[in-house]
Amino acid sequence: MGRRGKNVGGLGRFLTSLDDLGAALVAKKEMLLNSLELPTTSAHSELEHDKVEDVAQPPPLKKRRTSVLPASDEKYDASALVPRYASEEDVPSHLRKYFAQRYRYFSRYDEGCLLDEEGWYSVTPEAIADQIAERCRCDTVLDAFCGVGGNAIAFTKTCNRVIALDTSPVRLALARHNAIIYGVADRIEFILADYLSFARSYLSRPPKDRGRVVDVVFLSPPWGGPSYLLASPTKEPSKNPLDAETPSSEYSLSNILPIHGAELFRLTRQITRNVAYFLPRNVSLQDVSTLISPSTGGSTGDPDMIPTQRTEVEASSSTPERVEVEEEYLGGKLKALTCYFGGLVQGQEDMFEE
Ligand code: MGP
Repeated sequence: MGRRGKNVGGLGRFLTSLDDLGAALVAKKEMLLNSLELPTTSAHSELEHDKVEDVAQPPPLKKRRTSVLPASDEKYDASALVPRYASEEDVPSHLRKYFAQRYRYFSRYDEGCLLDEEGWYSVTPEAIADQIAERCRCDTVLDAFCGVGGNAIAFTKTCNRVIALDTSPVRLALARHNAIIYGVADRIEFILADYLSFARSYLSRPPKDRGRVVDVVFLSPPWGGPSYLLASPTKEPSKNPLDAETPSSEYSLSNILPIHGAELFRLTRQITRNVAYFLPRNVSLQDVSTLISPSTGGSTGDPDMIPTQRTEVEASSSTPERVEVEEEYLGGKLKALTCYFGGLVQGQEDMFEE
């Protein structure tokens, strides 16, 4: 484990010890002069003095760069804010399974990427973030809970403007730090803000005063911690061994933070119909389908409809509005779902500009 603060401390010690070395050499020179009882007037003495003087002068120190970021962005180096793990022994036991997947999260991890505790367990793996970014290709995307920046970095590959919000100054700093490592920080507008306040304030202004049109909102909110798979045990665990991959309990959108996931969606849909919602793999698809039902302010349809398949959920046969559910696998294992709404749904592209 190596906090950057500690490394800086290490450098401090290094410089101090060089100073000490210089002092020691000067002291040694004096000892030499004393113990040798050199004649003080001879050329020999001069020579001896010069020699010692040569040794006593440490070479001029070049300012050593310690940042993992390019010199122009050193001021954004967030290394002092969180521990930087280089090997497994350094990692607290509860984070080890995430550390083992570090290159999945950031393929450039070894170049200095940083994650805080929440980042370790909630960052979107890079391959999945790239896939989501491809689906969200647009002019301006808003990443409402950017965390340590995995999705925001991916969005720079497919969107002209990326607005990245987070309530945590530390996580926002980590996101910028990571984006600099990927060479894309100048493409992201980092905003320290609570998404709910941001959204309400944005919506309170008349459209012509909103400054910019947000084409797509990406929602990847906190799911309530790493124990989300146990969040709302509504079903008996399956006895079928083939179901080992299937979570035994459904996740209710009511567990989303900071507000009920349906409320969060409803607020967001007032900004744009084009929403990508990153959700647990055990999320209740019934909850997802009701997001576009009339009772929740979405399309008209039957709120009691129970979806029968995970790939596509229709709110109603009488309406064109559909939500598309993408299952995201890594290494053959289902990691999460992204639910696409509005013009992000294949076959519903005409809704994009509405
Ligand atoms: P996981 O199941 O907790 O971890 O999360 P792991 O080790 O990939 O799965 P395991 O079954 O092999 O143990 C899977 C993925 O869900 C993570 O990589 C994150 O991308 C995402 N994720 C997890 N959590 C707890 C959150 C969260 O709170 N919010 C968001 N937005 N994503 C999360």
